[in-house]
Amino acid sequence: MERFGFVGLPNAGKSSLYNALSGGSALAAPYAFATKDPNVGVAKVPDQRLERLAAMSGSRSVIPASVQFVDIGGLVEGASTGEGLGNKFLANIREADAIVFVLRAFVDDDVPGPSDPLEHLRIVETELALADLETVENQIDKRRKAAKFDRAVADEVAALEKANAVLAEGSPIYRSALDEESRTLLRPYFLLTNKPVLAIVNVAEDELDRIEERTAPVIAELGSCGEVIGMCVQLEAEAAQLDADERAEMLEGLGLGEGALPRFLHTAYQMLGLRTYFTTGEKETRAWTFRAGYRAPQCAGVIHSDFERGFIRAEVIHWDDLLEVGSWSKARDAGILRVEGKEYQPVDGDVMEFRFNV
Ligand SMILES: Nc1nc2c(ncn2[C@@H]2O[C@H](COP(=O)(O)OP(=O)(O)OP(=O)(O)O)[C@@H](O)[C@H]2O)c(=O)[nH]1
Ligand SMILES: [Mg+2]
Repeated sequence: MERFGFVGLPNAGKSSLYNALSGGSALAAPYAFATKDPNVGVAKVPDQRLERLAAMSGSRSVIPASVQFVDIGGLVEGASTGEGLGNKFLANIREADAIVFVLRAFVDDDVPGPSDPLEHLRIVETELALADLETVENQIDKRRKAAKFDRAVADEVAALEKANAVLAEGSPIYRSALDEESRTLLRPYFLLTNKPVLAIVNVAEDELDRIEERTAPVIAELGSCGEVIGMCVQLEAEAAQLDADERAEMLEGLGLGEGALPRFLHTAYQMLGLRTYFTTGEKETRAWTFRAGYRAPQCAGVIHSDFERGFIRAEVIHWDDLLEVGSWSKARDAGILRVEGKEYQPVDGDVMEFRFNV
């Protein structure tokens, strides 16, 4: 399951965003450090293809893909030296697949804190870079020693040295010129600034018509280094508490389209290169998430590692072709199920059945 860790200053709207995306009811309150222990929640990934395949197969259960959100406490300037809640709590998002910056752009006299999203960005990036610097400094000498006995570690040490130089300037790795190879070598260290970034610019409810304008400076600042979404987190959180009909009515009335979750997921899936394949039958129809570039055995491994180890072949058909012919057995009879081997790279929307042997 893909995991998204939220970071931002106190009162930026992290817990409100968590509620907006997960439909949860985390405490969101107008004082700093309302969140102490992390909120961890899951959202189902809406997908109409899944429903249609399930209807075709008469499936007893329908299982969407899901994503996880982790909402942690607020980070303040000086957190690396113990200000506010300090920075140890960042460990809760160390293993996230992407980091979500919640940057406040709303003004509300009842909610203390700055409302310039670029100021939020600067502080959050500096504090994450300092947290990463600490991690790198803790590891670098140990790895240097190990490199003396194992030449293979030398490249890793070189990557740590490069990262050290970037972080020591207070710069996050994701925005640095650090090469892709070094960034890959650094992955086992779970550096927070070595992950993809999606920034949410939290715009006031009375500025819905100015979302683009409020978001533009952050887009300009991050360039191609991160994705940016502008939204009024407060309204999205309120909508998420309603039942489906009322929610749709509220979102439509405000011109907010399908709401925060589909927008977030659309961007996140693109950013991370996430793809979906399906399995379908009378028992269940299910969506599975894989990464662009995976071959068939790796996709099978998303279901179970045995499927990957013992992979023999996959029967494959694109979801809309399957719907058109009406059932798996008809597709087989018609000869339109393809048999694919280990080298096949599945595409988004494939329906697959795996043959394996362990
Ligand atoms: N007016 C307005 N208030 C908002 C908006 N988003 C969040 N708030 C309010 O701001 C306050 C702080 O929001 P939270 O979601 O608790 O912020 P947080 O980032 O989780 O804060 P900490 O847990 O303290 O770090 C709450 O009272 C929210 O209702 C918004 O878009 N507009
Ligand atoms: Mg909070």
